[in-house]
Amino acid sequence: MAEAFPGIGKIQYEGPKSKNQLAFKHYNPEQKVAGKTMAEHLRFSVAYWHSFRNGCADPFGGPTRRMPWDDGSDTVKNAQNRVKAAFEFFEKLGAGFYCFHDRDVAPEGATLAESNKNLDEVVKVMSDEQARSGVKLLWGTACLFANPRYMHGAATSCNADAFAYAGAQVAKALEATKALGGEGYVFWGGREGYKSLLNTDLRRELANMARFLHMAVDYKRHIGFKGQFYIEPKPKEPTKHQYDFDVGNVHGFLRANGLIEHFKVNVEANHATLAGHSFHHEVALAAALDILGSIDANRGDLLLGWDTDQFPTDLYDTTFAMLEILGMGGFTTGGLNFDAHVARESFEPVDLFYAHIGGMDAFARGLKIAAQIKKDGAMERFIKERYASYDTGIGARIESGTATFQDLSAYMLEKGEAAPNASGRVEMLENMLNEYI
Ligand code: XUL
Ligand code: CO
Repeated sequence: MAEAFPGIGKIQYEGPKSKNQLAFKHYNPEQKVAGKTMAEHLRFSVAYWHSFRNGCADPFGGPTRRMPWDDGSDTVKNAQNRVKAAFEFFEKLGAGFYCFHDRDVAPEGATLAESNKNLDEVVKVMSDEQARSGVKLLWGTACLFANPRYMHGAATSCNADAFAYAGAQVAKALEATKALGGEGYVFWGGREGYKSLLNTDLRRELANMARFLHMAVDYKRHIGFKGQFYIEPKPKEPTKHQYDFDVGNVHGFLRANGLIEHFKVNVEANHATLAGHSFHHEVALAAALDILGSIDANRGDLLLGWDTDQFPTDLYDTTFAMLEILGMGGFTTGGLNFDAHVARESFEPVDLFYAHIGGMDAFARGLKIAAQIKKDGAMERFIKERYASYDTGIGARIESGTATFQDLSAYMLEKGEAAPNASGRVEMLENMLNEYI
């Protein structure tokens, strides 16, 4: 196959002074930051669906993207060629990982058996390309939302056959992910929710969703897949209400259904803002609940109410995320997956490079800034001191679980009034943060 991206070589680190838009200004894969290389910290991944399947059509117009390596046919041969173009891109970009849905990489056949066979044939090429390039699979997933059979949902469909098909599809996608040495597997319940409560048995759908995930856990054990399972929260779109609304909701669902030890979350920036949270909130909450697994790195638009999946460029966002990731000791199986697409008007192949380079540099800067903030320690010290009243006396008794309401009453009746509060110093902390950025 001819080169898919002729004239573009391996993207190099040229440093902050470089004016070359096809070079990294901050992401220097081998450079050590806080004890590890940037590549080890950041674990960048390319999303196959956006970068190689999304032509950037919108509800008002067709696809615009030029993808000369793709002949537009829905054949296995074209799918295999596309894999080669994708790996050329991963290598030239210097991303160590990629992610895919089963139906992104191989065409859906007329029957499940045919679809499985198509997938096997494409997975063979993916496996060869991984071995040749050293690029690894961050996570795999199954598309349980595009085919009309999933119009009512998959695990939460009112049609038991849709549930059964989804189970069979996930089983196959898990096998493919295992065969490719995937480090994880994502469940994003695109249509696991409802449009109208007038036709929905909420209790039954939630119970079926839990059953489905238990079956997945059993099958994972059955085939000996060792990767990490993730749930990716999103509050809505395409449904009016999605059950995996946000991190807090997913955590409660996992605990209530005996699934907590089997799953972590894959937090997506744009999904956080759709849920009415900041990206920082979702990442921080997942870290605090010990379920932060991986990140879908992108950005929404403050003025638009849908999943715009733009490439991340906001240094506050990347700094906050990296502070939490460093705080939990770094990723284990997870990484930063660019679940983002180029703008509809950025239709040339080279735009895919500009988009990813920008996202990688934004996170590299976030990493360097976060590492400096942690090294100086002043901001963390402030938080620690803010809670110092719990380190001794009545506070220590509260936190150790030995104080009762009777104790608190006796303590406060004796003391008469609470100790004076100290300032929260919000603006001072905001100013300190800006000094680092
Ligand atoms: C959809 C979304 C998905 C998941 C994988 O909003 O983020 O692409 O990341 O199914
Ligand atoms: Co995503």
